Amino acid sequence: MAIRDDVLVVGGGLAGVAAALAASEHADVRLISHKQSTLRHASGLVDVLGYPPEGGEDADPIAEPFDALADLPEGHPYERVGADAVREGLALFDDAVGDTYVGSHTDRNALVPTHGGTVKPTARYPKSAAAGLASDGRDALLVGFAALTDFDAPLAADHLAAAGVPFEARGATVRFPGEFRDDAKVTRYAHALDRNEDLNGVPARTALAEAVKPHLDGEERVGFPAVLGDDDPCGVRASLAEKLDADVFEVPMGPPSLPGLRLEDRLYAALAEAGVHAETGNPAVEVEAEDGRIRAVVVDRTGRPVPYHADQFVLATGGLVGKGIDSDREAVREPIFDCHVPHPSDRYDWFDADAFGDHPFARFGVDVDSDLRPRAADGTAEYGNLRAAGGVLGGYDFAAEKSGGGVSLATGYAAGTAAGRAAGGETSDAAIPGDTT
Ligand SMILES: Cc1cc2nc3c(=O)[nH]c(=O)nc-3n(C[C@H](O)[C@H](O)[C@@H](O)COP(=O)(O)OP(=O)(O)OC[C@H]3O[C@@H](n4cnc5c(N)ncnc54)[C@H](O)[C@@H]3O)c2cc1C
Repeated sequence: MAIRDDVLVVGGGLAGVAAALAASEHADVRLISHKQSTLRHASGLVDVLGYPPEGGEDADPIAEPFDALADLPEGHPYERVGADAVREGLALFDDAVGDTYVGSHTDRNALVPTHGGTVKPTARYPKSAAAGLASDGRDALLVGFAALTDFDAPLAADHLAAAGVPFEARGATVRFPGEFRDDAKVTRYAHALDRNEDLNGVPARTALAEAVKPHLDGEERVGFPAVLGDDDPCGVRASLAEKLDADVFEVPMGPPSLPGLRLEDRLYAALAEAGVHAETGNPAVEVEAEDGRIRAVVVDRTGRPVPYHADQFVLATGGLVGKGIDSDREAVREPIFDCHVPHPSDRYDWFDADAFGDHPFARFGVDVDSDLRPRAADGTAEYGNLRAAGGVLGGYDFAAEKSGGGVSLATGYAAGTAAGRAAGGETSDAAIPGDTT
């Protein structure tokens, strides 16, 4: 049976999910993704704009990201979609995640301590990180686990002190109670706490609290690596808080990230609730096109090419990390639709001489018009019914600016809304969200 939908979103990360949710307000939507997205590697924080594009983390952090949007250079994804789309994208996120996230009450960036002891300006953070904010004046004890070497709590506490946080931070390393393999996954710790497993005769939450108590010295809050429960994180935090007589928070960790996994679960539940058909496991490999419009995306289903037809398409395959943008020694390309990716012809101009410098490759991606349609080298739209969103876009460096999540939500919202409206017959192919002319 032929596969045919109003809108086909290619890519299952934050941008693809936002596009699919936005489009589902207007049309029938299918989302396809090859592999897992960067959600499970990312910290679970949603950054809108933490630092100015010129200057990166050497510059002062941005306190009010919406005030800074007007200063972004032409071609930046936020410049393309405008501040309203950023707000709408965040509102869509807030609806999807419900009370599991915090930050929607203010336009200001929150300052969240990271596992390295830096302080990150971010727009949305999991509820589990809320008691740890660096703007909170209460003294904090950071607790690391000997087997989880990614989080060196005493070192992180020293870094926070050096960063000038307005409270005293101390760090302690404890052995997680019970017998766990040294290379146990973060989900193993989380499930032990979820189920309050019996660890050598003592329930896990009690055993962990008893291991931490001797290190407490009157601190009113205690931060743990982000392993405090997968199914019942609120319950785990509440039990520990009661036993320690202190607020408990998680410090976002690097990959694999439990807050990222929890966020992915929540977003895919929202897709199901919105009636989006989501499929994972097979790559889109090429397209069928005619007269400047895509007719179908061809998916490789274990060696069998299967066309996925739709009226409108959204490209949300991520950037260089996830191979939404690919490169070899000769060129940089977008592999499915073969969209133009502007880049210097001389490969030596892709990099800065300084390893920690401002590398042009970090901004490589497809160039889009204000309707988010990828543009060919001559500036015209590649296809009338294709839009792009998220990490596949060029013109910004998400890592230096701390803007990855926000760009994905804003452009995903804008691309999905435009695609849904066009497929639903509300607008023509080229109309931008909000423009009904
Ligand atoms: C280690 C790490 C940490 C990060 N931390 C943060 C953070 O703390 N805060 C923040 O805001 N941002 C963070 N980011 C950035 C953020 O994760 C990205 O900017 C993200 O929002 C991009 O989402 P995306 O949906 O565009 O792409 P991705 O998340 O890369 O998803 C792309 C999707 O497309 C699919 N795909 C690719 N090719 C094909 C194909 N041929 N066929 C079908 N599907 C395909 C992939 O399988 C995947 O599902 C981090 C990124 C990384 C790598």
